[in-house]
Amino acid sequence: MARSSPTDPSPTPTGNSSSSSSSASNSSSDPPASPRGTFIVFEGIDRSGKSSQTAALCSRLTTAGVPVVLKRFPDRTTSTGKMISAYLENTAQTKAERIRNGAASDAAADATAEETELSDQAIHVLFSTNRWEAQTAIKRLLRQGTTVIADRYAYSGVAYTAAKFTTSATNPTTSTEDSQPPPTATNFYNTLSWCKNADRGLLTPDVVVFMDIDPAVAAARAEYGNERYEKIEFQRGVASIFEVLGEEEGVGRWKKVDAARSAEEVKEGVWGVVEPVMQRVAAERRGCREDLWLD
Ligand code: T5A
Repeated sequence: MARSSPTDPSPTPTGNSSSSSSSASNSSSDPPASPRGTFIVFEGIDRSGKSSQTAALCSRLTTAGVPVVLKRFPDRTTSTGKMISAYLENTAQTKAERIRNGAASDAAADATAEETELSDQAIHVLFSTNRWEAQTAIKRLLRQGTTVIADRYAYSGVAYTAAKFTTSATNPTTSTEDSQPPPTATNFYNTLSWCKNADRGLLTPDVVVFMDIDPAVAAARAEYGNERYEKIEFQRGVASIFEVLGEEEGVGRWKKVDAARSAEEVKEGVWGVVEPVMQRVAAERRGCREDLWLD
């Protein structure tokens, strides 16, 4: 599960981990002196196996002597991450449970609930802030030649919020008043655009590994249902938005991996899409791109 602290191992010290502060830019006209790292993002619905596979890839690359760092979004260790975590975890608690877990009274239990009941817009922006906080560090790592693996990224930000606004019958937020689409979101594509706004200009990944799995299969996995969004109908809505985002990215960057197979088979499927991308990035010698959804 992605509930614990992110794994941020130090880059493995190897000869190809070099620093090149002038190497990153928005364009390919400023080629780095040495290859930058590859930015690999994993996406998918809840319990699709992202944490298992990002850890496996990290370990495989480390063993091969490739400097690599694993980031996880939301990063629950930062101040925004703690707010996000409280929001995700607290909804399932009844008032009695909140009192059992430390709230001194009914009123205190209500106050705890209120603190974690953010509007859909507010939690959306918090998720985005949580990514922006990490951009400088990710950019620095990539420039140094370290490969960065992200367990979820901006595509999750869009998929989960857009699913709330466009499939309101399954919105898992507790207040229907808070789940209205923003006023500027008058149709599906406006809603999608509104959801992308907060993340526009983030680092663009070199590849998105999409963990493709039927929500019913993911729901059968251990500990499903502990968090706010782990409801099968809502996950179907999320999956349908991911589908749209994948079509927009195109097959060059968005790589679907059948995530319903055994962990070993999925691991090989992931390697099959990641290895050629890493080779391409090393050969191209282009700087980082900070132009996500800026078209
Ligand atoms: N969210 C996130 C937003 O709304 N907006 C955003 O901007 C972002 C970034 C928390 C929630 O936040 C939402 C999305 C989420 O609802 P999370 O902490 O990443 O995000 O939550 P999950 O995706 O639910 O993370 P999990 O750790 O729970 O699921 P994973 O990482 O997809 O799956 P994993 O590897 O932990 O495996 C789940 C279970 O399945 C087993 C594992 O052993 C484990 O028990 N498993 C397999 N079983 C059989 N076959 C396989 N191939 C298996 N692979 C793993």
